[in-house]
Amino acid sequence: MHQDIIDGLLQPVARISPKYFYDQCGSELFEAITRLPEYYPTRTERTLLKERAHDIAQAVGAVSTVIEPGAGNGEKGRVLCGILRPTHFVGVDISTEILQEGMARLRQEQPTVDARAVTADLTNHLELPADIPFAHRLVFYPGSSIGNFDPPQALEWLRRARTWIDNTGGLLIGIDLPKELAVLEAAYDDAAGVTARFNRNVLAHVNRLIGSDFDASQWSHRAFFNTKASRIEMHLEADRRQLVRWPGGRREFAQGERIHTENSYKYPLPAFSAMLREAGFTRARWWTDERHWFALIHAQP
Ligand code: AVJ
Repeated sequence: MHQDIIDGLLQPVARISPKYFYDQCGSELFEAITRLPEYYPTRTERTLLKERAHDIAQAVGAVSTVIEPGAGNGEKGRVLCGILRPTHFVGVDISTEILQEGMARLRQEQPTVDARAVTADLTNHLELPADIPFAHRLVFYPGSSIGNFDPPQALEWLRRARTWIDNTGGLLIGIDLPKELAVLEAAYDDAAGVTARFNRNVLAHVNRLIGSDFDASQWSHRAFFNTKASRIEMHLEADRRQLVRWPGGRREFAQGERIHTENSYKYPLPAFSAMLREAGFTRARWWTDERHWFALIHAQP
């Protein structure tokens, strides 16, 4: 159980997968992040979706089923259903409770939508309900969630998404674009310290999962843009020497030693289009805000 966490902690440079951010508290902190003045992606994407709704609906065409991996509380899915009016919606997430509430709300607000909640860890195989239509599916992957993967994993993810649809289907994906350093770094190191709390919270979650004794108050939030890799990196840095134990293991951390907790890649549009083509999507249309900070892309086989 959770051997992957222990393996990560024992790497020369310790790491914890960003999927462990999202326990109950972490999911709430992430929602708070999306409302921060510095965190532009959610707001920019929402505005894009609203303002370009007509164009997007026209480009996407008829949709039977929207599949949203990492649907969270289902808020974005509900907005998209209002625009595209599919007959089915499949929300997929690791966090069951929040997702089920979101799908219940979607059914209530849009009774013509058959909304299902599928609990799955997206790093593993995804089992979709057998009775949802196969033609005219749309995979919806908003929020630049794909940014958490490194480019080979992102390509792999796009190839998998391609297997969930047939030639009549499509993908609507949000990606965060490279931009001024100060804007990027502020979005991941906000003045109110919410992102710092979100980052540190992963230690409390890991403690519960593997029985470790991390003292979150002894770790500092670090976030910076790695220009060469075109990604925001988040780390936790030990304020002083730490010995962390768990049943069957331990690790010593020197003062200043870091645990790498997240990458958030920022793809230029041409690079991302090339990746889409490599994954089997031959056609793409995109919409961006006037500052070119964020893009919504509709890709088809
Ligand atoms: C949910 C992965 C898109 O990378 O911007 C926000 C997560 N981390 N602030 C992102 C996150 C710190 C977010 N994603």
